Amino acid sequence: MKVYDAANIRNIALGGHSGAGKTQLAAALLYDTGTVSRFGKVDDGTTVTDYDEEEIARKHTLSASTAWCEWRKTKINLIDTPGMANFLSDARAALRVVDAAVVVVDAVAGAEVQTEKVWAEADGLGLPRLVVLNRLDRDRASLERALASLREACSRAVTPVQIPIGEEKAFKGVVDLVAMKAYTFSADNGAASEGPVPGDLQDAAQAARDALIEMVAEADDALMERFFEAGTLTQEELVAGLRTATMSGRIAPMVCTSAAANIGIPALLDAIVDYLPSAGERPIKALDAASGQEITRAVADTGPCSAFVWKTVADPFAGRVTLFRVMTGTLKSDSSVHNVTRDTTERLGHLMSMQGKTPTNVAELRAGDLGAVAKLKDTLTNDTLSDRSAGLKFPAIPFAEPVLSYAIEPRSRGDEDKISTAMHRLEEEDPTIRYARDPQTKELLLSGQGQLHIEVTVAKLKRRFGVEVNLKPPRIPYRETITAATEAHGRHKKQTGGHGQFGDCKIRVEPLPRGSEFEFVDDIFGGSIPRQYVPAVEKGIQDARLRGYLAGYPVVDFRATVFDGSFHPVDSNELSFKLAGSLAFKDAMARARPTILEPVMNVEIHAPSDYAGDLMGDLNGRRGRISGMDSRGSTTVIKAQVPMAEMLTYEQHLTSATGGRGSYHMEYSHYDEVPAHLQSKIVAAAKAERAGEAVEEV
Ligand SMILES: Nc1nc2c(ncn2[C@@H]2O[C@H](COP(=O)(O)OP(=O)(O)OP(=O)(O)O)[C@@H](O)[C@H]2O)c(=O)[nH]1
Ligand SMILES: [Mg+2]
Repeated sequence: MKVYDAANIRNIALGGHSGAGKTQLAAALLYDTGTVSRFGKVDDGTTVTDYDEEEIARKHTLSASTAWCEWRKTKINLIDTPGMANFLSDARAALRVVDAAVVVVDAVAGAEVQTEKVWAEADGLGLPRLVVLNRLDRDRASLERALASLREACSRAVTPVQIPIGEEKAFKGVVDLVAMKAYTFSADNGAASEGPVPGDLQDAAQAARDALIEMVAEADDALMERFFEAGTLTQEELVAGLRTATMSGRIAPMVCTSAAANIGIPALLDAIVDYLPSAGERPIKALDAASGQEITRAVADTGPCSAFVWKTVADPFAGRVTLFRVMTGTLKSDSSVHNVTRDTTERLGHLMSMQGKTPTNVAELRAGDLGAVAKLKDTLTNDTLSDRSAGLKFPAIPFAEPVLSYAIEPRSRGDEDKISTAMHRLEEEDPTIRYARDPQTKELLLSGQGQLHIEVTVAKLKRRFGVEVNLKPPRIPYRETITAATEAHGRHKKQTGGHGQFGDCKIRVEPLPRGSEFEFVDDIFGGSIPRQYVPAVEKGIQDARLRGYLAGYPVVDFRATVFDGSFHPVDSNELSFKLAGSLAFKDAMARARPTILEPVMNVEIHAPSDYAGDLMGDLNGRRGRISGMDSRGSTTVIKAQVPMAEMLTYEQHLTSATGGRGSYHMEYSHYDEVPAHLQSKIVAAAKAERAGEAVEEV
């Protein structure tokens, strides 16, 4: 396979709202460039970039994947990213390794929720943007309406460089406003035929071209002067000015397509090559490996090599596939590199260029190129690979923390180990899930970005690793504690026949501050309990406190002091004192005014300001305490503390209340007392469960 220089590479990520046509567009780009011989269709499950079985079944991209094509001697690396909210982290990761975002927009719907999010993310990274107005063949598609909504929701910089020829089903080509030529496309292979601007579009095209020229002039002081002098710009000034304005983000050129009908694709390819930066034009940001200071480096394929790992794919057969961007120097097949992040050495096998899941081996990949390598030993997403002399490291992609947990139960006994191995692999592939056993409830918890994310993960577990599990809402890890100090007595005595048992202790219990768990104090003087039996008393109290008193949850945040007792020279033994400790604990609980504690979460909600009032009202209903509110543009950020038990169904509520515009994040904050009227419900539920278990055991 050919080796490309940075100057002849364009790295783009296709981003935008789900259903805008990103995957279909990738399929059209690959077909029209002759990269593949069959025109892949999302609806038939035959696209290159949605290759995963789960993606084919659901007709949605669930994970970013790469493909590449060649156009006018330029290699275009494209990353197709998911548009669904639960999977947006992958879009974020992809944006870190490309030089421009191609924002795909449905011409019927205009700007949608994820369009805005991708836009903002690209803005934060300083990425130039190209807008693809897709699905122009659909009923009610409208450039004017879509443009107005994009300018309102995303940026005034969105500027058409084409207008469509024909509307809705009759959409058949575009007028290029720079060349002032008409292009119509053959649906068979996308090929364009060039002609003059049709008479009925001449006025519209001229007006749109004038608007474009004005936008280009406004983006540059020197051009602005020229524009005022001459009343217009020359063709050369327009072409060069448009490119500069796109690179600086002052203009986001908009082109017109139908990815499904294969219209407008060659003109889009031209726009990618002409207006978007090459892989060598934007200096890369890195951290000095020794000092951690931010540094920038020019992209050059000479000098020490370095690469940044932005994604890992877990294939049950091929093993781990590592996706990276070569940042500096040239990476060679069959060489060794230093994993700077883990300080280990990795032996690289064949370097590959991926067409979806299909690799082509390449001898080397130069700075700016994207590639993959299989079977690395211990390299994971966010790692830096380099020559030892490179002396740099790339900042990690901040992946979203999970917001929601489900308990998972193996369908067949003995599958737990298999699940754990498979989940480990899936965690490598998807840094936004967590899999762990809850230390208190002992449940296996799978946490992710939302219900759909968790369902998809479970489906992958089944398809790829052959293990089936059931999902249930997680148990709330309640706890119990005491609110009063008291003294108590426990005596275990069994002295009828055979070897006797005798243990006897007096204890004092008192509440401790939240988070103190349990403290045991030995305050025995004068041998009322022999030394060797004191640990048995402690063990007895420990066991009993972990079994709970009110509803079976561990009792925490108290101190137990053993201060007196008695023994029998023959009948006393460890077991007897353990039982005495348990009995003393139960006796204490009866008078120490026990209560139930629940976990409270710190919740942060982002939503358009219009919804703020309703969302706060709802949080009150969930026993939430609002701790702060903040406006960021048209978004309101609400911070609150809400009991975990009230947040289990929050995702569904937020999605329906805000039409998918809201997002939230939560993390554990502290334990707090459950209001009395809810305690009785928890106690009743615990009793019912115990009764149920007893029945099951019979
Ligand atoms: N009529 C028409 N349908 C299109 C066009 N582009 C895509 N579609 C259809 O729209 C649906 C969604 O297309 P996808 O390419 O999967 O959309 P996506 O943006 O990748 O969606 P996610 O992967 O969920 O983010 C599919 O049924 C496509 O066939 C188009 O230009 N015209
Ligand atoms: Mg897709």
